Amino acid sequence: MTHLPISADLIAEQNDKRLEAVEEDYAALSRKLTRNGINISDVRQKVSDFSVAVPSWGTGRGGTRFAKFPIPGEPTNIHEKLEDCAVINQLSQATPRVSPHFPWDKVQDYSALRRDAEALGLGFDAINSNTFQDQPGQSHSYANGSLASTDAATRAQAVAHNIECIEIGKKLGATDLTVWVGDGTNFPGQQDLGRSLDRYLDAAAEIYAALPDDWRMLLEHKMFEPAFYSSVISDWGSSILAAQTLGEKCKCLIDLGHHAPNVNIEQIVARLHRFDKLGGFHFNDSKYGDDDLDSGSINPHQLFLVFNELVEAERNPRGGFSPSYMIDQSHNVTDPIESMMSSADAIVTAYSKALLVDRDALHAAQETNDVMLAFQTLRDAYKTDVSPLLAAVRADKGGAIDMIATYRASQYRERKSQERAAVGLGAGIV
Ligand code: PSV
Ligand code: MN
Repeated sequence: MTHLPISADLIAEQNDKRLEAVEEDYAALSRKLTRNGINISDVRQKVSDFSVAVPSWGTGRGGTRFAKFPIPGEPTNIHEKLEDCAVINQLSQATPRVSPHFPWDKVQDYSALRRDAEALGLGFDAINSNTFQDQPGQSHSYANGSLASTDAATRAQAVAHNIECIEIGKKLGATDLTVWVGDGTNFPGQQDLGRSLDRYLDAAAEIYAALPDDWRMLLEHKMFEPAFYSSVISDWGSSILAAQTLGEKCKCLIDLGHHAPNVNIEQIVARLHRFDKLGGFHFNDSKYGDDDLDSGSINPHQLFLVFNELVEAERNPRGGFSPSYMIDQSHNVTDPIESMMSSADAIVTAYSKALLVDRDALHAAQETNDVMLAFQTLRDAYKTDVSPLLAAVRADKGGAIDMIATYRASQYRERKSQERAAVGLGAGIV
């Protein structure tokens, strides 16, 4: 029995006002695609089947190193976070899974948490461990690293936490463990760059050994922050070498914001897939060195090019292709529910446009080195307005044609601000 937070009648009433316009635009899009030899129903099915997970920690107002500005009605525990995730999924119909982060989302009874999620129409995605912060009562500090720490007891504690995450994940029905560590250095000479990787690999191997057969370990690289001179898993090169060293069940996870500026991320996607090491994504956007802006807000074309490679990979799966897609952003100045609905829309838009690429024409142009035709083939798909298709898919599945307007009309946040405890002011990154 599901108990969804937004009234189905309100969604229907909001959709009624917009349905005629969507149908008109959808018919025009369908005619355009037919002229290009594309059957809109095939694309519609794929778009309808597509989903991306949302991060439990993204439901609260994030912060920067300088400040955090909470809003009334923010969630303060995993149950409230799940409720907000259910709103995002109910209106977007594209985010049916939540990716939890431990120890932030710790509870006593994980079976009850799983039932709570199910009642809200949600499941759990990759489990994220956290050895980048110290927790109250912890025996050893991560101040000098976790899996790569020079201190054996600290490494053992970080390994034990990751194994505990696997145990929790089993109870929640997850099958992926995402490992991102903040380990690295701030000064040249601070650590031996080779030996710190050795320690990381040995500790990561202990976690890998505890993975159930049907689980994957996803290594997330990040060039800098919190370590500003070197990170132990800084780039996709370190990531794929570590994943190859650890074994078959270990894959690489690309967080779109974790690269040097202007890096060709779509090429990294193709490379990792070529070696059967593409495990997942954290979607967000970035302008400078930040990794937490809303997906598609800065460079939607890059997002499209990433999906272009993902669609190629889907058609040519090599050793198997089942990447775990997740949003990972920090919402410092918006209502997180609105940001995640808008981001889910940007991600599904990029995927839909990539589905429209005339692959035969593209491959033929590539083989004959017709540079302009190859480029124009991508351009044609990118220029297509797929919004009527996405709106129709959402409406079909019980979601909202206009997600933000419907959310605002529901007054969900206002209601929660009456019911929920206030969040204290504070600094801190999520
Ligand atoms: C690190 O910047 C990161 O991208 C990792 O995925 C963390 O788990 C997440 O952000 C939350 O801090
Ligand atoms: Mn991330």
